[in-house]
Amino acid sequence: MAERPGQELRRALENQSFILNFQPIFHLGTRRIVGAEALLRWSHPRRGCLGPDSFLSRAESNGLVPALDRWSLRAACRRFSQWRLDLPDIEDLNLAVNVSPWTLDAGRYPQEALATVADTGLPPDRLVLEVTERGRLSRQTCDVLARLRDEGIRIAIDDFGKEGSSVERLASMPVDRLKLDRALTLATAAGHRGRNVVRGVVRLARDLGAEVVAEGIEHEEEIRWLRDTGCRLGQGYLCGRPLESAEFRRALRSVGPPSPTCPTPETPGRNAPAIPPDPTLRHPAIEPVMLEAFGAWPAAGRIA
Ligand code: G
Ligand code: MN
Repeated sequence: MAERPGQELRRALENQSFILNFQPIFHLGTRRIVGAEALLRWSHPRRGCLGPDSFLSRAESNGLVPALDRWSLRAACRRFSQWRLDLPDIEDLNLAVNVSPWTLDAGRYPQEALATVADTGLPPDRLVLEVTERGRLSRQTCDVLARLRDEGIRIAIDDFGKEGSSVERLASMPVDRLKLDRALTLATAAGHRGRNVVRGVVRLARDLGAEVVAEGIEHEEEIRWLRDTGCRLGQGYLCGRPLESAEFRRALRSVGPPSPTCPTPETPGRNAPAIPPDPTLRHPAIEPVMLEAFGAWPAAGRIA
């Protein structure tokens, strides 16, 4: 008999069939890694490794998103804390974990998340929670985020610029990081209008004291333009593909201590004033660092 929708997912959670991949986030000026995003994958017995696009809507309609998010947070924090113990040079790196608004609204989320962070030994200010708005961040959800932020956890708006993200919300909800949706990164190649929009969003984020991460970077020209426009951080296949955790751990071993000529980006504090001009702009101290270790394409490379 065919399984009811949702049952297979529930069983996969019980059988520990989910895994995390990790994708590096880079400083676009220095090309040093500044952190990683944990990405959920379903290791499916017949269909192979599945990304969230293939199961999230099923998880949503079966009320399983909070369970998946809780699993991701715990697994990611545990793994990252272990790496921090093993590799002293990665102390400054941040771990980004995705969380859905449904999860934030579910019962005792802030207490649970704080307990997870405490149990796994990750300093709260090393954790960034990435929230996608999808047009439904309620007052209650914003309160939960504010509570977590009060405890030191950093908050990112994911896929900013895509459907459902609200500029008005930024007036009332403090955020530490805006992640520019891949569509905006692509818009940098689409002529003046696209570039003006992205320039405006980067400016807006900087005026709010939030750092900006451009998602989905696949071309060297995007890195150059974004960096010169004041977007300091980036993520994408060109900088480093998502790697399985053992591979990511191996790549992390190539992260040496920051060199004195190569500043790591400072983290904007809460209520930080507008960020002063980035000294690495235009004259970046490019270190031919760990890009290759993270499976990135060569500096002049292009995705075919
Ligand atoms: O919504 P969110 O930004 O969390 O989604 C990240 C997803 O985007 C991951 O599943 C990851 O595999 C994928 N991804 C990461 N880098 C790139 C990229 O450069 N191009 C494309 N098309 N997808 C990417
Ligand atoms: Mn994300």
